[in-house]
Amino acid sequence: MLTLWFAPGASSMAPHIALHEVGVPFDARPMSFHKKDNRAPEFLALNPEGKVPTLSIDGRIMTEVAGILFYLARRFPEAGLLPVNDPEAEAQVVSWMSFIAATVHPARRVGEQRLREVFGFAEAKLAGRDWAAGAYSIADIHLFRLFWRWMDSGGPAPGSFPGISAHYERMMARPAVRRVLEIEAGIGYELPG
Ligand SMILES: N[C@@H](CCC(=O)N[C@@H](CS)C(=O)NCC(=O)O)C(=O)O
Repeated sequence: MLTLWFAPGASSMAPHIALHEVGVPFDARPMSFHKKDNRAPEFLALNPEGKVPTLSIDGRIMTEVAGILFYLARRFPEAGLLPVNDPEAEAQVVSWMSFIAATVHPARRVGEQRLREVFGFAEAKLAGRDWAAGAYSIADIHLFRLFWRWMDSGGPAPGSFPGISAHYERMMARPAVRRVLEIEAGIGYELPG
């Protein structure tokens, strides 16, 4: 059984989307940062960092967006979220997710100028392609959540990131993305990072 602890609008949105892409049943556990659900002893016993996403796989805990996305893509290959039999393409997906987790995500806390700089790197890496690693993958889900977060808080000047903006629109057209946005907005966004 898969259980996902998530907070609406937080980083956990990416694995939440992947679970909907895969289409398997899972136990969804919404958390409220305002109510400090992530600081409750029962949750800290699962994840001492007190962060979402946190996934339980038959009771075994997994944390970190990139790790959870990779697990879901590998466990449910029929969803087509990771290239198969192509080590270089698969490594490109991992490379994108490392870049997103280590460079793009922390930029929010630094400020708007750094955010523009790192999305400039992402724009250049995308290089006019529809999807980050050629075909749709978990890297696109990861990238989308960070850009969605920026868009939700005002976003960049119109036209400044044409490639990423087109990618965002492509993502917004996916049923799994629309469904998760609907579910999370219905609970109420809490947007820490
Ligand atoms: N490196 C982690 C970052 C996860 C993260 O920053 N989660 C934030 C929400 S976006 C969180 O749970 N913050 C609550 C806290 O730190 O108290 C990942 O990629 O999963």
